[in-house]
Amino acid sequence: MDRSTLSSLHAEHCRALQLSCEAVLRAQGLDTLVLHSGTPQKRTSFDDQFWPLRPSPWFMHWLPLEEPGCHLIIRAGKLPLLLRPQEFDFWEAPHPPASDHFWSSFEVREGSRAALLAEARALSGGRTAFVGDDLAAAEALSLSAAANGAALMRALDVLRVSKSAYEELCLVEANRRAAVGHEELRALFAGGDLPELQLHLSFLRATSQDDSETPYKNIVALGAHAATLHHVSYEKRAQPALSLLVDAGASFAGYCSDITRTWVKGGGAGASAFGALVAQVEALQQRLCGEARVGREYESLHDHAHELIADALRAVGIARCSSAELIESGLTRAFFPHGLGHSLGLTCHDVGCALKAPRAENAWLRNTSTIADRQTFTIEPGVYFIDALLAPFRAGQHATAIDWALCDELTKFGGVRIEDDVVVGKSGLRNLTRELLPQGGGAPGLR
Ligand SMILES: [Mn+2]
Repeated sequence: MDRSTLSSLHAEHCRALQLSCEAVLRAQGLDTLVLHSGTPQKRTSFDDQFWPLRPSPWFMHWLPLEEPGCHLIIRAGKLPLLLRPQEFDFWEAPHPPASDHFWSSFEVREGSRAALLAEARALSGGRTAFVGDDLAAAEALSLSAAANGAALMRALDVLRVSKSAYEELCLVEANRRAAVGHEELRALFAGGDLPELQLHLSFLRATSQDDSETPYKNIVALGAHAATLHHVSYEKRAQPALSLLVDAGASFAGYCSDITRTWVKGGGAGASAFGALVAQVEALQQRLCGEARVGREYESLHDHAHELIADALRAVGIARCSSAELIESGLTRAFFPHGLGHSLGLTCHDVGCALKAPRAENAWLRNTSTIADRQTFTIEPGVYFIDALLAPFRAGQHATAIDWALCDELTKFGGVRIEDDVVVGKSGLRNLTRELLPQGGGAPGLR
């Protein structure tokens, strides 16, 4: 990655963010915003171990610094001031930043924790708000009552929806890193039968990530395990399986990628029917990507996904009834129970695209926005064989609508999900994932 491009785009990002934040401050009747980086959280109250720090995304929106106890002070007309404690600690040391492209956009003050706290306190007089998850840090500045106010948080969340060119570049790099891991697992699955744990560790190795650094816990599901949407309790022994679902990402400068691929191998009627289903989901996922454009309601795209999934169930021979009946009966929701996608950015399920609730039947949909320029989100349709969701349809009026023998056969394959990360532009959509991983699923050896 070209450091000078990253650096100039970051400077531009910060200048624009400064102006947006100043507008938020004016609207909220504030003079000063204090963004706290965070404090490591205790793993359990019964021990003295802590989770690795995940800095607050409102802090990371400005800079990718993973250090606890920092204050970033935002005021109108002034360069953001970073108060960065420097204290000798022989127990812990924070991660150094992955890159040094961002420093020139800040006035940086380093010193003892006590000295910087006194400075932060002096700057927090008047109309000041605090944003961060460490309320003791807010209390130390006498800002408990002005911490994380709902209207302010909503306004700041909205600033994170439209990504700057700098953020897009970070998301591209996060996709590039994850793509290396997906390629590795595709090849390993094609070449043999490895346990899920080993595949998970291979993804970490290929992407140079520790488990705690991944944007979310890798989902690595062989065979029937893919019917658990977030399968993270990896089997440690090798088990012959004909399908693999990998939902795993990487991060760069705090920005996340979130990618799912589904592979199928082997002969036989089951593998060939599941392969046909994967091909259908791949085709409809690509069609949905093509239909995401500025002005469209994301929820209508999710509704359209149900229509396309109904058609796919019929094409593969799983369903015998009409597509309309599959949707009206709730059968497509039993096969595809989650939302089509979610906003993506500094958090894997990013904020600002779900300001209103979805319709009741779309309970799990995390994006209800009208698609707008520079939004970044995932498109991730899936079809699963989840016994508990399908059981109510086995008897009763829809009993003959489904080929239950075929469903039972496909239960061994768990399910298919194909997920890409996209950035919407006025002139069209950029699929960040497909630029690096052209194939969404199918036979792992086809390259
Ligand atoms: Mn996702």
